[in-house]
Amino acid sequence: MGQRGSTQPEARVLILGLDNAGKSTILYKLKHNKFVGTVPTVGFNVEMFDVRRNKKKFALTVWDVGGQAEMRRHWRSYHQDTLCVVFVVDSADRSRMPEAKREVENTLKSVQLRGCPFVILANKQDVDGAMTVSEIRDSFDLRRICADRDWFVQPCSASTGFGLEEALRKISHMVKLPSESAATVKENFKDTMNYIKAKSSRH
Ligand code: G3D
Ligand code: MG
Repeated sequence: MGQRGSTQPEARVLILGLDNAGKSTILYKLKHNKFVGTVPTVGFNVEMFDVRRNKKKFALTVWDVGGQAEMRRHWRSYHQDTLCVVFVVDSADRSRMPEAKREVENTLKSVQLRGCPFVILANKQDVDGAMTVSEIRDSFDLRRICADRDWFVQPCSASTGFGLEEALRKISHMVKLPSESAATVKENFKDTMNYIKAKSSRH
């Protein structure tokens, strides 16, 4: 059951990233379709988005957790029940890419996030000299570090709104709702039983 007391399923999406990457601006641009001045996030911001997939409605609860160094050790407390991790990068700040890469690697090591879909939002594409999607993909070595999960890199700008709706749409198609996981377990179980039956009837 959802937090709002409805039976509509909910999927938790966690937005991480270094301070100043644009996480809070993205969240408010998506929610209110306008630019909202932000102050460094202490604690977290959370917003809900009603989305639809194959005529089925569900809610994405998007958690934006503060990105300053002293806040990052709290990121782990949000891992449980997260169905998609979004990591926002300031594509124009090349000097902080090694730091961002270290945080991505730490995050993906989390046991609670094993197999969890991963999205990088390559934000601030409106700034001259911003790193491109392929530069970010290669510098984070994403093909290797995301070999065991679904992932993509989305170019975007929270200032103009470019790429944000598309990111939300792709994320809503990517999350595996708990009910679907249960269905998959059932399907796998059925397949295994059929296989065993078929095998034993051959002997
Ligand atoms: P954070 O929540 O990740 O810490 P914020 O980051 O959302 O607070 O944004 C940090 C700064 O980056 C803000 O500027 C914000 O306006 C700016 N910013 C966010 N997204 C973009 C973008 O796509 N393009 C550009 N050019 N700037 C962006 P200030 O000046 O308020 O610190
Ligand atoms: Mg913030």
